[in-house]
Amino acid sequence: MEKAQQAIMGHGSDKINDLAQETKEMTSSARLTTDYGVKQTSADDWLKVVSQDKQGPMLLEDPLGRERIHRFDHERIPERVVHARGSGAFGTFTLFESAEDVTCAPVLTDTSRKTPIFIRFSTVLGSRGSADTVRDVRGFAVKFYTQEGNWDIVANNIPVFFIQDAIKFPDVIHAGKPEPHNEVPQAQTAHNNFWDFQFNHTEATHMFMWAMSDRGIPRSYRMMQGFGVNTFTLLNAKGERHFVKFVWTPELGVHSLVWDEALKLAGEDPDFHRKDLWEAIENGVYPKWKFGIQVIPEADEHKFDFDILDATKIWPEDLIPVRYIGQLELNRNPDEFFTQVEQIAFCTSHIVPGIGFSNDPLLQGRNFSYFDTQLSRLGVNWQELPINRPVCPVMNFNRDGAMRHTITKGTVNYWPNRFEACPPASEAEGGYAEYAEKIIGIKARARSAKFKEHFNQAQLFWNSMSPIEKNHIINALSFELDHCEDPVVYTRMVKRLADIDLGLAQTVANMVGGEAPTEATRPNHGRKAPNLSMSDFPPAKPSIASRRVAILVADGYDAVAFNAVYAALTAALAVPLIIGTRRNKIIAADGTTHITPHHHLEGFRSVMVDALFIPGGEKSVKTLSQSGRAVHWVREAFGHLKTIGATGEAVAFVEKAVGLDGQIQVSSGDDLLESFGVVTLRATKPDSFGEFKEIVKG
Ligand code: HDD
Repeated sequence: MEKAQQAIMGHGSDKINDLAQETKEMTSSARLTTDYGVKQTSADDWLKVVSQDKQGPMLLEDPLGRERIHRFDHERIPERVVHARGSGAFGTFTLFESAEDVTCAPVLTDTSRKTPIFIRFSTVLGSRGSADTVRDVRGFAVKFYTQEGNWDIVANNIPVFFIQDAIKFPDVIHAGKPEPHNEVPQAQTAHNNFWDFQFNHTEATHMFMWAMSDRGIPRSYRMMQGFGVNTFTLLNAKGERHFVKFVWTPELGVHSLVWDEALKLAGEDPDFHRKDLWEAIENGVYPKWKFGIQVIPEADEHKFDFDILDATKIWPEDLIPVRYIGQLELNRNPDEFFTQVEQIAFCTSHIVPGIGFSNDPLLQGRNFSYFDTQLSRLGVNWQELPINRPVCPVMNFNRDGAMRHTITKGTVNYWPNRFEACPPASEAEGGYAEYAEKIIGIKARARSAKFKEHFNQAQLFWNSMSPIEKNHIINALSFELDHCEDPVVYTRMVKRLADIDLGLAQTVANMVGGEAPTEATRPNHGRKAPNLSMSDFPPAKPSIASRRVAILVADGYDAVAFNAVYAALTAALAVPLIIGTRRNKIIAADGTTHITPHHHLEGFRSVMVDALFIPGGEKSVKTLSQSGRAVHWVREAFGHLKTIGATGEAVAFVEKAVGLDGQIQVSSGDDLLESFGVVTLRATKPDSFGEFKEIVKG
């Protein structure tokens, strides 16, 4: 039995058991048939008229030939209109603390339960085949297969959104997607239309600051926070209602790539995030997130200087702390991408008793949109697809439509009926109870007063960034606006930045062109909030597990150092990758020991790993130091502030490659290099790699 499957046996596996009914395995004992079940004697030749020396015509009669082509012609379904590029996995939601004071939803009150989940991660703007590491918001959609029905939180890795009202969604997406005349650029916000939209919608200011921050280029799906963004409600057994936002935080801490890595990875390994998730789960290093709620009693709705139903605003954690009550864990890779990751379909409208909507105007529109888009993507019976069907009973009078599977017995298909078949459930039986909200107002195309303030939280976010994060935002804006050729776009955007911070506006103006503002358009209020900076989220338990470490070798490498590091990394569940001058055997200095590398220097690049180690060995190091590619490996890793370890002769090679030759006190006093995360040892002692591991963990 697979490792991952074993791990979830006995808990949270209801969905896996459910899917097992539909799962078939390809084995050598199975025989090739048509879709209608008839065994076939050939899979290679269309039925045709042949004679010994002459190829005759193909026969239309051949059912196998026609079936194969017909089926192939229709393999594609429409890609998602947004969030087309993604990947996902199965897992478990575990509740540690009951939230029964605020909700009666058993998934949030019954701590003995393990709820099966599926999570799909995605980028927003790119097509299905686009690269993983582009600058974009990441989707983080969670489906909870609860005993009371499916509950979907269709979340992102950024807590706010570009727009306040769902009617603007087609505009923001059209503006971000490739431009209509030439379908350029793919999976990029760095173009005129995107930034034209941002200028024309002051409400987008807060969100574009998040998108330009390091959150827009995550290191891994496993190292991102998740935010439900919209305001939902919780209803408890006493009938009291609270407003709620859902948030989850990764155990591994929140980390990003640097921009140069992201750009290179998009070409060198476009599936970087997809593979990272797959590899970690296969290796049994299951990603985990603390699951939390931010709760505001109904009576406090109007106590804040922002509207709590406005999706362009966070609920600052110093005002409304997160209460972490559970854990999301991913522990099983899908068996088949199309039927599971592509066909999974989420709806914000899918909620269970004890959870409700709010009047957030973005959420209300989303509740319409998701169901609608599944109709065109998957057809009317999309909820019958194995990955989408609930683990609890489903019975109702919805019928027919393309590809209906369920066979419902009985002579009536309406309610009420003379047999009283399938009556609605009472609340005591678990029927969904609507909260009797009193609503008074006038009918108008308008937003309430507090929705009109758009800059306070953009400033709050900027003020809360560390100096490095601020620098990265400046660089990101400078890159993006540099790709806008229309001066109207970049000069206006530079002015907009003065609504946030004068220094920011001036620095970006200097880079991208346009008149540098001399005065802030509005004073910076100077306030900060906790947990906006990524530096507020170090790993809960620093670990080297699942980190990729490249070990560079050539003939003549020091086998003692190599073996010590390889063994230490493997024992710590890290992923050591041997990178040789070739993929054929590499012979050690002793002339007999050898290893077969996973990759060669040209086939793999430093951006694909977290750290680098180079064992000594005179001949090996000489070969590496004469290889431009090997030198580039070291320089690039150093430039991306990756941990580099070296022993013996390799110490001098690293020093020279990174340009710090002669400036380093060797032995235990390698202070200068250590401050860059470089660990070197002149003499190899197999037990001295602890420090290297410690630095990689960070
Ligand atoms: Fe959306 C997909 C997240 C606003 C309409 N959205 C989609 C997915 C995520 C989000 C993660 C991918 C789901 C998957 O993996 O299958 N969307 C958000 C968040 C939003 C948001 C966090 C702001 C709070 N979305 C939003 C609005 C609308 C939509 C305002 C329309 C009114 N979103 C869609 C959609 C998609 C979608 C067109 C495309 C594919 C799908 O739904 O299933 O209906």
